[in-house]
Amino acid sequence: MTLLVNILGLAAAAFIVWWFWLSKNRPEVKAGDGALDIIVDGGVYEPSVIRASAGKPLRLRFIRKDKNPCAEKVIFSGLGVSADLPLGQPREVGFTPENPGEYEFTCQMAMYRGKLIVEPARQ
Ligand SMILES: [Cu+2]
Repeated sequence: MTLLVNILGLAAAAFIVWWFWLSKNRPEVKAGDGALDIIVDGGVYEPSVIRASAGKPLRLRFIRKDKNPCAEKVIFSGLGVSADLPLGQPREVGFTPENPGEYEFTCQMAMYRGKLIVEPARQ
């Protein structure tokens, strides 16, 4: 019985790794001048990969549909940005990423995962 539980646990872990890191069909969206809507539901940010330009103000509007309290916060690690996301109420998060690079944004327990790709400013 314990062995079965271990196997199931391993399978679940492998699936999670595949889902988050290897699954290639994650839509990628380029941020424009207006606010970009991001739906928070079902364990994923939609879209979850966002391209932005360094030095250009970025406006993201999170729309949280997931009741799970863990989804109530979004944290941009490496950027010092975080925000509370009220349920069913759009919450705009605005900041200007100054340095090019890749930044993860997650919920409190990092179940929700997104990536912000900041490209160097065009000359
Ligand atoms: Cu979470």
